Amino acid sequence: MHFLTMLVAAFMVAIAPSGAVAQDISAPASTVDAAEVVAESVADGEVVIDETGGFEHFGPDRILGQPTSADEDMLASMTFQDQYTANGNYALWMHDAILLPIIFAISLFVLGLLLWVIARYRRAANQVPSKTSHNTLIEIIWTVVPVIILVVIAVPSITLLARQYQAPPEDAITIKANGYQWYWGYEYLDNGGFEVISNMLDESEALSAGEPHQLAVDNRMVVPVGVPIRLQVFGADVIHSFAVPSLWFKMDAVPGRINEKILLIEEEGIYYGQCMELCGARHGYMPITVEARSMEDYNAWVAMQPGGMTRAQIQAEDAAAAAPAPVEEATDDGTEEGEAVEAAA
Ligand SMILES: [Cu+2]
Repeated sequence: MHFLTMLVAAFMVAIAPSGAVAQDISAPASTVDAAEVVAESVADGEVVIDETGGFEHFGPDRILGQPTSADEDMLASMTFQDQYTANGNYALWMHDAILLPIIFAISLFVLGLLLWVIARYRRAANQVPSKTSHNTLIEIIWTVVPVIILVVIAVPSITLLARQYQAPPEDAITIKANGYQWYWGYEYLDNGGFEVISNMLDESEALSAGEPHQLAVDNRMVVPVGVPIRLQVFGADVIHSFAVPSLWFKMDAVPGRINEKILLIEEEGIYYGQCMELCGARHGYMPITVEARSMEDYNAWVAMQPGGMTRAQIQAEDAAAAAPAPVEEATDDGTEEGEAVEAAA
């Protein structure tokens, strides 16, 4: 009994908030605050350039994906969050239109059978029990009907699996989510390779921003809406799991291995998620905030990140690098200067 008490106490300490565990995460260097940049250039007496490129983060009125509390809406709190991806909508349809009705019907049927047996075949009502031990017709029915039910479930189920395994197209924008103990880092591999470090806001900061505590973060994962994203998930230390319920996205972040899945968000907005793999003392304090923006806004946001480059910029740079040196007039002996230089090099 003593051992059990100690075990429970140890567990409580392990899951207690930061106060109980003397382990505070100092936020690593994160993206430069645009306001700071402007302030600095003012101090230096330079011309002030609008570093934000007109980009402003969405406010709490644009929150789409978040859990509902039971006080707010009992029914909504018991089911899935609203879905904002095609796969999510398909999965929600499968749950609402296929699985739940079947589960409901089977439960009612079994309950009815039980009540009937209890009432009809109780000792008082059934003095001389039947000696029947076989009934071919019933045996065929109770074999075939469950098979049909399973096939009916298997069709949409396997379809959903196949859709989730669909590889992102070649031109998808690659973003890598790195799980750290205990925060997330978002690497924008196709936009210059900068990484945004994302830490949870504390309660007063979250509430003053109008955002839910333990879901709001300081630096959001900004992504483009309506275009396929190749979201790679990686564990930098232990196994984490990148999960955003309203985007139907959950993928383990495993050290030494990159997992990837397509993410295509249908609507601009803010979507909250959390780490969903027990990863240590502050596992419950590494939320995810995805902000889906139009391509134009996304590019404006990328441009204000240190080292951030839009696709157009990268393509222009690549084109400039790949462009052949201006072709010189052929010299008398028939060789071109360009060729001679290349050969010498
Ligand atoms: Cu984690």
